[in-house]
Amino acid sequence: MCGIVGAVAQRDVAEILVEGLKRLEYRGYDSAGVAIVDSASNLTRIRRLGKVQELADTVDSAHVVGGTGIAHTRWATHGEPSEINAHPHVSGDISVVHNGIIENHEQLRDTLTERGYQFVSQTDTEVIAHLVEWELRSAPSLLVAVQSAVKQLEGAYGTVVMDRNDPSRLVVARSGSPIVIGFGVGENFLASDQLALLNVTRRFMYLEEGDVAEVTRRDVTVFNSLGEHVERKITESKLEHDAADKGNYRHYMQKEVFEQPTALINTMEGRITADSVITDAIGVKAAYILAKTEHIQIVACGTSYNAGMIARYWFEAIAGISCDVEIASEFRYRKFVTRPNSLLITLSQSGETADTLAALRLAKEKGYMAAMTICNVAGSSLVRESDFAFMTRAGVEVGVASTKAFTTQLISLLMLVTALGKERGTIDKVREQEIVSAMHALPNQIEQALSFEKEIEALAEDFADKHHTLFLGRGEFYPVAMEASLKLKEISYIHAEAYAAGELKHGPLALIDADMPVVVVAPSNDLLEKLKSNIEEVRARGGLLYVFADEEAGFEADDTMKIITMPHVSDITAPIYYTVPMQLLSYYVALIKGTDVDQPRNLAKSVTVE
Ligand code: HGA
Repeated sequence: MCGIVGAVAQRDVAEILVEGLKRLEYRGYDSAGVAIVDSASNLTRIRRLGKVQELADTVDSAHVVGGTGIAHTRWATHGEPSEINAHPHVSGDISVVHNGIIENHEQLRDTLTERGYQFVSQTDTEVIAHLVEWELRSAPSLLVAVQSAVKQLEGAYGTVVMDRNDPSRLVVARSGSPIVIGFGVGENFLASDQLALLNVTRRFMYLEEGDVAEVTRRDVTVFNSLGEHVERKITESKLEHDAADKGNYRHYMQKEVFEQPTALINTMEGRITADSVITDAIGVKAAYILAKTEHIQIVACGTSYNAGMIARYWFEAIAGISCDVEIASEFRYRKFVTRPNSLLITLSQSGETADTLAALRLAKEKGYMAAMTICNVAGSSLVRESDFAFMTRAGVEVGVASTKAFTTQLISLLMLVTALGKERGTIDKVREQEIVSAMHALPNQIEQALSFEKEIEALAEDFADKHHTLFLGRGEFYPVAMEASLKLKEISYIHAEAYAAGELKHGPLALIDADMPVVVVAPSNDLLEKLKSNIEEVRARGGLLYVFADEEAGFEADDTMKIITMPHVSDITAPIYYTVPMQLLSYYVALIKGTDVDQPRNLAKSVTVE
């Protein structure tokens, strides 16, 4: 979380920095700021509470000049969102932006206060500014001052430091939060994500853990954590810089929901034939690793965790391999037992999710056989640090509530399950054909599911004035219900819970009344009769039901039950298919409530802090 942009150029950089921040707003949007130095060492710092647009308007009318600058969009961890707490933070001639958490900030604050520094903000970041200012008093250069300062920091940071007395350079350090350097012609840039810089360059270099780099207009010099001069690879980005446009859609989320058929096609392209999954397409080392795999451990957060929960049913039922799924923030702090020949799979849209990354690093220490990631961002930390990566090709996802990243994770997991099942001999040719033909049919079926938009919009009216909602499902539709409830609470702020329908009688039935809509995901499958009994339990207690089913499920609407009847699809891909009407439901409830759909309160897209 938090977005950083920096530039060292001859031209004025205010516009570039602010444009970069707009593209990084997915990382946090409670406040934003810039600090820019001109060639005569005049510093202009502007900070604003609220969205980047607030800052953009002020910077625009202030006509800020200067070719060296740093900028930041914040998602507060320490200190409320306010102008005082917004970055850049300043100490003497030093300005600093920071992404991450300095865990020993209280101790450092005490030490620095004793040295005479006055703290004006409540942030942990301010200690970095004072610490560098202190070190620079005795260091021969800004670079050395930053190298000494970061040695004293505990926690996570991506940080950029600027000295108004030397506008020819920026010094940047990375430990736990991503930093990418962008190479221009006679000018250089840096950011937390290449997306911020695509309108100025396509040549990028990612810093590695512990790196400190000095960036001038002409050179980028990188040092590792031991202070040794190192070279890092420069790559050419293929990302489209206008991929993040909303087009004719009202919100990014709506656009991204409707992009799902294409995103699924792109994710499957070259990885399946007419009737089989190409194991080599999973990864160069995949066949070798999958052949040895005896257990799957999935680790993820939020929506990705829900994708993992669905995949667990597939791994066990389709590929016959045991699978555990755990929330990364729990896994990383738990004393767990590593099963022999376990494959760790991390799931993350951004590839920078701090807890998931920490879990990956821990798993490597704890003897996992191999680590794979399923991720949407090439070059991200999870991709670089895993043994092999399987990229979801969802395209840039801007809406904070994840939609196409989730469904492309699911199709990727299904391809993996199939490859693994083949390797283990639990999936024969006929079964493989059945699975692959369900995959091929899915994009069109999702198009059909999207055509229920109007019906779902009408249904959403019933939810907008409610305070609580319950989602029910059984089997792999239980995590579909979990994802539906997460989506609703994220963007409409309505309290929503998901239950495995069989669990109702063990507690949640007590909640049922006419004020709590109960949404049921009820395709015709082996568990339908069981689910129908659970539906009756709700009905008998005066609950209002909203059932998403297919023609074959045989539901009939009445005063207590509204039905959305969708075409029947294969059991295998049905969890992906039924996710779509759930996404539309939460979207339309949020729209009616008038919430900020793409940037819901208190959240951020890429969760790079613990
Ligand atoms: N801890 C700093 C930066 C927060 C951050 O990286 N959020 O994602 C602050 O609270 O300002």
